[in-house]
Amino acid sequence: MRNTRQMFLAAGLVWLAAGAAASAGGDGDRTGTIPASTRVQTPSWSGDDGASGNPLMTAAAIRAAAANFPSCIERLWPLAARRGVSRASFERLTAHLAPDLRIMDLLDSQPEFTKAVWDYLDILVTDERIAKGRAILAKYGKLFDEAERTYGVDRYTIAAIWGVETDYGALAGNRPVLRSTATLACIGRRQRYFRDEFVAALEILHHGDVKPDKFVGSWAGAFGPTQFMPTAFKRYAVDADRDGRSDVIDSMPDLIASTANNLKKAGWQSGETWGYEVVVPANLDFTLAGRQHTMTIRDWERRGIVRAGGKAFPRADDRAFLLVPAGVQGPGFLMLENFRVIMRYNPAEAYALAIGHLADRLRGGGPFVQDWPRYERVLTRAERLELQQLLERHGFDVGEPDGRMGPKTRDALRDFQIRIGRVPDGFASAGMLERLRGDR
Ligand SMILES: [Ca+2]
Repeated sequence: MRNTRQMFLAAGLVWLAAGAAASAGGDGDRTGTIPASTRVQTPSWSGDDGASGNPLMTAAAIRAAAANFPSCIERLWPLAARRGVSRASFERLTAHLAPDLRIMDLLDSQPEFTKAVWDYLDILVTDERIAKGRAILAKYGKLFDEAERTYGVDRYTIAAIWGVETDYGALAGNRPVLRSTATLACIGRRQRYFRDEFVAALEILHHGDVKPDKFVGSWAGAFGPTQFMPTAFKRYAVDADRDGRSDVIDSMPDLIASTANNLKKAGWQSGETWGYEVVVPANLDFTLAGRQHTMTIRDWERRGIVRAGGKAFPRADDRAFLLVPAGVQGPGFLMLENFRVIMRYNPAEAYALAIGHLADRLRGGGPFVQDWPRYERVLTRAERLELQQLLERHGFDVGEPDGRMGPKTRDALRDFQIRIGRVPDGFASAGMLERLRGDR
């Protein structure tokens, strides 16, 4: 699941603003795109060159690959055969397969705006979604009991994934998974990755785990209420109701158990939470923030970090990293191992924070104690690019300026902030851009 999740947001994340990516609030190492099922439908491919500039994404390359689609599919037969798909199944399933070129627009859309982490949380963790999640937890209480017993995975986190990915199944997508993955396996810039997904989709249909008319999902091939990719389904899906099929679309026992199994295999620590909201002192060494610096809670406490709301940390020996998604002006978070586990489900910090927070709210917890800097405006793509170019002009290494706020850009921004005597939190605010412009 990991690779694809790095490239494509799940349906529940991306419906939230047509034309805008639900970006990971400053985490720029992946692209976000909106599945067509969740925005205004345009019936067909635009016919335009893709925005990535990748030679496989020009209109001419897409047309040429589409013309070769049947032979491309046929070339995948030996791989399918090695995975146990019969020739009869292969022919039956691929006979009427035609590419869905609209997916090329979705694969290569470059959103102009990204969302601030607080807007993102506002949209995903609502009173309505909390109420719906509690209703689901009550309705399927026995199944969650069993999943907790068998896999040791927290029920609230499973429910939160369900809620964030697809609003509890309401937004699971309606594109045929076989067609989407076949299209992406033969056309465009992600063919190598999607060959495996396509063959896994064939296997799923060959084995009859999911019925063909039910096998629909996001444009990238994620399906079911918790958005399994075909290869992740193969790895993690279980037949909890013992009817001979693992069905993560319509069988609630299979869905809940499979999602729990996925988290368990990703390293879930039983009985532990994902992390804590913390108050970060302005004089903290902010170069310690980020996933690469793990210390014990005790060490963080020594550096002046306290839990928001005044409670004590339950275990001082737990190891955690510090996340400050909105810089020194916003809340901080100390993240435990289970936060990384959630990020293995979908590697975006804002995603994992939304999951963790929704899980806490489902459990009965309150909203975050500290305010977000809502007065801060999120920079447009053009402004982010300008910020990178200005940092470069000032002699800071941002890598290749690409309009994304990746770790290198954040480090460069921190260095600039140190030079001008500001708190080096690496937060790309409009004020920082102004300052860089003024310093030209
Ligand atoms: Ca089953």
